Amino acid sequence: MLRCGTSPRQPEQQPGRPTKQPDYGEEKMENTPLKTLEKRLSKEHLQKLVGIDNPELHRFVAEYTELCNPDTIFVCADTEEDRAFIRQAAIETGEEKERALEGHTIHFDGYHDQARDKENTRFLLPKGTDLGSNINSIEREGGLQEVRSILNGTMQGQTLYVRSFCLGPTKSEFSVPAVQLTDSPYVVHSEDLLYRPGYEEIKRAGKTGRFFKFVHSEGELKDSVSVNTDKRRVYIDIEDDVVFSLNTQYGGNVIGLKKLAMRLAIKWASKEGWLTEHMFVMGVRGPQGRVTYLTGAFPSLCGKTSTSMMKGETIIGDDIAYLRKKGEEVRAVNVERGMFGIIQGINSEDDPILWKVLHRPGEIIFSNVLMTKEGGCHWIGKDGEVPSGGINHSGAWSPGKKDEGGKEIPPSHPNARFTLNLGLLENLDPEIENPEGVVVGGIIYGGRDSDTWVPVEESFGWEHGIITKGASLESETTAATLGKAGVRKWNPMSNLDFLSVPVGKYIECNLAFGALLKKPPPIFSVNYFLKGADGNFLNEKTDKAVWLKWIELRSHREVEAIKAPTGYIPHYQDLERLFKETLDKEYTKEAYDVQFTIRIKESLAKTERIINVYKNISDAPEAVLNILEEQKERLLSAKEKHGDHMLPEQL
Ligand code: SPV
Ligand code: MN
Repeated sequence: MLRCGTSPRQPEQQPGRPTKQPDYGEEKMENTPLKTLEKRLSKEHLQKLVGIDNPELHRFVAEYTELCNPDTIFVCADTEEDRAFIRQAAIETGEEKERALEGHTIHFDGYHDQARDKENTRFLLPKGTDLGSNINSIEREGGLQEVRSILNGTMQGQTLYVRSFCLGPTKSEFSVPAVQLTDSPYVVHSEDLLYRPGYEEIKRAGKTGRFFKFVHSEGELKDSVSVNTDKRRVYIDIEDDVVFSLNTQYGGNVIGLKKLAMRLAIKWASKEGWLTEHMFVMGVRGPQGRVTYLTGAFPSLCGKTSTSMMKGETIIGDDIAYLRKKGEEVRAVNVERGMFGIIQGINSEDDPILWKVLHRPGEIIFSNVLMTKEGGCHWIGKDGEVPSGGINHSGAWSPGKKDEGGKEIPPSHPNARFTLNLGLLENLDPEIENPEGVVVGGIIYGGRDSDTWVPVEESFGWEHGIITKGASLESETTAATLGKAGVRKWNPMSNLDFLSVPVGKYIECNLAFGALLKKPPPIFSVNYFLKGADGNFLNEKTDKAVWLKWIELRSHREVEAIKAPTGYIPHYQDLERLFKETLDKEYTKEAYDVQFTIRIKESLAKTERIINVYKNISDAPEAVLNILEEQKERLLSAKEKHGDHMLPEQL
């Protein structure tokens, strides 16, 4: 019996209720939070805050105002004037530096603050509760005390910014309002580019409207970067839907609405029967101009953004999606409205749309790239020569500069980013703001895998796909997370870092989501990183366009496939045609044979690795081990007949 999705939203929590104007009469001001706010906020900002009739919001702002003790408080509404003020503040405080091109700025994070800090990211759990050993946690009361001691007086002399956003399109069943408190205008500016404005949305949600809460303090700064990174903390209080982010500036740690909100949303989704996924959403063109929407989950630096930006297709989002069922359909929205993308490797040939956008005026924040004297910028893998010097995340930089450990510092950090609103992109899909979302035609899982998965494969069905593709996802590590690169890590649905419910329960919710649908979206795996015996990649970056076309056709059952022990793989003739049509490329039978060889030995080793993982997850649904054991049996009998490797024609 599945335990997911049994408690729908309470009626009073539905967004979209008419806004009741608050009453600022004497009586109400007796209320402690309002009194606090009245004391601390200027009249203009007080009006903006109490203009939202939500006592929980007032309590939240009052509590952290008292604790952090800022000199001033700036409440942002959705107006152009407030947005411009924030942009300007980011420049005036030195958190962003203007570039030569209009609208472009550069932000630097500290040398040791360049990625999500997994070690110091913890859930605050009341005594006696547990999320399992895969999820980092700390006892709640102790954690809250630590937060309070770090926040105590931390904003003295500073401005506290209060800004509301909306996750998902506004006026939609998907909408989740969120409120960010931060002492960093860079954070508000980033969120302004990345999310839909939410001042009106939270107003609309009414008195009891629920919302996510974020408290960020960059702490003490030197040269505009956080100095106390030894006290860097990202603590998630799922009891109270609040996340604290302290002594850090890197976007993935501080942009509350990104991966921090994702953790809170996973909990809500698991309770209410929808999904919060680390997925892009894109429209792929099929025959006669048909557009099929696909979602795809990939760990960091595995080609998620570049897939969603594929030439000839349209993007809805590149990082986070909410999925809900509507009748027999699965529908998805982009939780965000912008892109916080990895800039390394972006060049004019592989990324023509982004390249163009990054080289013309427009509101863009570059982070941790090299800034030249002339106000230009450079990153690893950019076209052209490496400049002879400039400023980067290590300070003044010139080629050959080494860090304290003697390691050569590259011109930009491998996890350097750009932040922009999707409105700048010419390939933005027109359905981006559809409050109903788009119908999901197929779901893709992909990781960085040098030796096991074929480039594209369809699962046998929902259950097999969730278990052997999503829940079995592994990836070789990269620079976007702190730690050693190149190690194979299990990362179910590429969501492991963000799970706020035990892994077993999360898998169960995914299984339950599609279980009762007559025709759930087909589930696929892709692998862009397969290598040959010589250690070279077997595919070009652009080949993924063809895998998408094949997935599009399969999702309409318009091409046949070959049944392998691990799923359905393409016929050579279909790929040959699609390579010609899509890339004008001759795809040889030899290339197909090498790429689609079933690597029985490696697949068996992988299946066994994953079986061992789930043997240690006590709440994993029974289906997980059953389906994996069945896969192992199929692989063992193939091995008996064919040995370690098998050509598609032997199937
Ligand atoms: C990722 O690493 O998956 C990102 C960037 O999307 S971060 O915001 O750091 O999560
Ligand atoms: Mn991501």
